Amino acid sequence: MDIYVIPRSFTVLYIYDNIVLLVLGTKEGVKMQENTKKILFSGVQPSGTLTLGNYIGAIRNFNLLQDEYNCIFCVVDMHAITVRQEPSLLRRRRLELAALYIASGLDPEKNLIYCQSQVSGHAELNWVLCCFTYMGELNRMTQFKDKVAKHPDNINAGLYTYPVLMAADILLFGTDLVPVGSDQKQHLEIARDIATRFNGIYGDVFTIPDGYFGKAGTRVMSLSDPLRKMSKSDTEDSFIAMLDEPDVIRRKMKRAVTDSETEIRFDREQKPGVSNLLEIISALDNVSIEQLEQEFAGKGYGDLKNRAADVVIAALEPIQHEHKKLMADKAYLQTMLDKNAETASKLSYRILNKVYRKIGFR
Ligand code: ATP
Ligand code: LTN
Repeated sequence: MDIYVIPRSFTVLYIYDNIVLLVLGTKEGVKMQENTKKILFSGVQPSGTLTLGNYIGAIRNFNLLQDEYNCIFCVVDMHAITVRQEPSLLRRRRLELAALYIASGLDPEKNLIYCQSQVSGHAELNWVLCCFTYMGELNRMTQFKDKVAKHPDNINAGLYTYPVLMAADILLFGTDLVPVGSDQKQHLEIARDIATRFNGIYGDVFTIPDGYFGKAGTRVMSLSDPLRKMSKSDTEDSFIAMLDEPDVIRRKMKRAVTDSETEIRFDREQKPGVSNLLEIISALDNVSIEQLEQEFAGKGYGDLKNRAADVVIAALEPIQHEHKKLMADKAYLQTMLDKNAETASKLSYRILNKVYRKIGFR
């Protein structure tokens, strides 16, 4: 049986014994309309509780783009095991992340939300792409160096080849656009390089993807060390979790590291803590940094921290409320993920078969 996906749409065309079947999505899965929209792919690791950085840098942008693109949002659990995970916790976090995608506004009827490990095409393409990636390229990856420093007892090969798996995720679906935080720029660049190299040898197999980095908050910084990225694998007080209660958010904001001056002005080098809070408010409240500087002229850091807490609580409360409802029906979440994994598998055959034909596996 041959399976084709008509380019730029999610229409799956099966040709079986000369009988042609046209399927829009799958029967019970995502009802993707046949259309000419471009394809967007992104993923988040279920490796911990999601942070305000994940929300502002990634998930919020998914939301803004979901009508314009055919969107695929993946729970990248295979990436998560590059750092040791407790199995029962990982199982729960996969569902929690799928629920957070939906609670943040991603329509599960329109967007394909699924778990990476349920679609074998990711692992298959990963291996092929590993053979088209140079160690010299991987040696330059700064995230690898950061993770090695953080986990000196577990410097595994998966951590090293992580960017190749990410390239496979993206290239597997003919992705046009990849919304990510600015820390992923280097990974996106290597995905483009691998795709260009492969196309140079075998012809136009892969679409060369573009990155999408939002306007504000592409790098939300740690509250306890504003020179470092806010990260879910850091200490509790350094990040705001998307599921933190309002009083916890207020407490963490109050403790956020600023500086010994009093002036509220945007200056990433001299005043990284204050600048981070200004950027958070600007990203969530849609006000420019200049407007905020005017608003806070003559005011103190306490006022700035209060305003930041108010804005974050207002943004996260409705998501938390929805998330709680969704997590009360885990069977619904699991069924949705299972069905969408089937759809994603079918979609992945188009490019995977083409790759296999080109390299001589078919
Ligand atoms: P870890 O902190 O465990 O390394 P992570 O949060 O960096 O994980 P992911 O969960 O895979 O890694 O990140 C998902 C998305 O969130 C990516 O697009 C990433 O760029 C974005 N992101 C993560 N942290 C931040 C941040 N502090 N500011 C802006 N975007 C972020
Ligand atoms: N490496 C990313 C997560 C990720 C991803 C992807 C993002 C894995 N595969 C594909 C976009 C597209 C991170 O943020 N740590």
